[in-house]
Amino acid sequence: MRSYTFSHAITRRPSASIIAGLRAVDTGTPDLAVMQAHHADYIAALRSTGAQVLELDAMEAFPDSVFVEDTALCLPEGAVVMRPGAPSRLGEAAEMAPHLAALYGVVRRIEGADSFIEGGDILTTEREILVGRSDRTNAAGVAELAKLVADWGYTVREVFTPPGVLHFKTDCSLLDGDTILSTKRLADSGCFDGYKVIYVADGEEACANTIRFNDLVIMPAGFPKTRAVLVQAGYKVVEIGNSECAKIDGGMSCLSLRFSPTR
Ligand code: CIR
Repeated sequence: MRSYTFSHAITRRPSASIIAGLRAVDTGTPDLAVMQAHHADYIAALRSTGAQVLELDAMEAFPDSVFVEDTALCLPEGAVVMRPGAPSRLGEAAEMAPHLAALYGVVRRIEGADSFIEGGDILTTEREILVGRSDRTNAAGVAELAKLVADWGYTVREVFTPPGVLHFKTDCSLLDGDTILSTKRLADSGCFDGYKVIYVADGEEACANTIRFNDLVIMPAGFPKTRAVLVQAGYKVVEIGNSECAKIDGGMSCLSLRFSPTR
């Protein structure tokens, strides 16, 4: 199975508490109605590929819970429930676990009291799992993940997240088994040596968090130079409004868990 082919996705509706979502810099309060409209467009794009998309109810107690990607790593063999490094987000992972158990059967968990890791720091390619250390993901979390997925045949490689960047995948995306969309500041670290890299255009770093979902590349709207590069490279591109999620450091990958369980 190619790593960008998915039968399922899990999403969660944004809650009214989204206005309290975590952010590095305050650039304004997210507008819930606009975010809901963007979220509906995003789900429609996922569904247009034929995938089953689960829409979980909003959780007011967790302002950032629309960003389901951070709660788990989904592999064909099974899911691993994360331990988010943001204290306000720890409980989101426990809320996701039963949904993953229903779809996968068996679910593994990051459990160490000192282990922290968020899904936004993990990029799974056909060869390996890349994990960027960040303010949300520490060495103990990476080491625990490596142990949990070893018997499924995965190698975990710890890589660099640029300073001031929330997550590793804030700056990169998998476009197909071997091709990565990346900012120059991240790729310059050498972490993608041996892969084919397509660079986001200068000044368009905020669109590096894009997803390849079946036949689509789903990218945030408003980045015409990078969009043109992707279209020129032969990808079918769909743009989704991201103005509201961007105010709280969210992008396209954060809004779903994507997988094809093998059981
Ligand atoms: C946070 O700071 O946790 C949220 N406001 C944004 C999370 C974005 N998630 C992701 O990039 N995977």
